[in-house]
Amino acid sequence: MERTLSIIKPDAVGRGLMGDVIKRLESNEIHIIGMKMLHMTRSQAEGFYAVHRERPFFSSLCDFMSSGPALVMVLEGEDVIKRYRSLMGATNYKDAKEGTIRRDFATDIEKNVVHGSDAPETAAVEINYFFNSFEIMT
Ligand code: 3AN
Repeated sequence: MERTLSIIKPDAVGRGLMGDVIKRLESNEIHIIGMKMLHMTRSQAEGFYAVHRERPFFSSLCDFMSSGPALVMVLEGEDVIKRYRSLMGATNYKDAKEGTIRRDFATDIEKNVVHGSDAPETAAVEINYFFNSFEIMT
């Protein structure tokens, strides 16, 4: 069993897509073991995306991620990091495969509906960034 951090980003919450994304998790044996809605401050978004601070899109990305409420979840399942990223699809929705979340719902490379951790080490850091142990179902 593995865990990952998922974020349904502010664009998707604003467009009423939370249910669609959650449906895809639940239909793919990905279990939600922690969940909270939050409106990140800009500095919380900067901390979350610190690895990208030198990238040209960093400032705009932090503005976007702090622009409205997001749904942050801890997901659990077998090989869930890779399986959830394959359900999400490529970063650029135009390159994402048919049937993926980003291909079906994203309209922009930045406002791309969902986040998913990319490795076990980053998943652990990202889960700890938002959740304490009492907020995760075991
Ligand atoms: P992913 O979320 O697919 O792992 P990362 O970690 O490379 O992608 O990028 C983090 C976030 O930064 C993306 N989800 C997207 O919102 C934004 N982003 C990535 N590349 C670009 C880009 N070229 N232009 C604008 N925003 C980008």
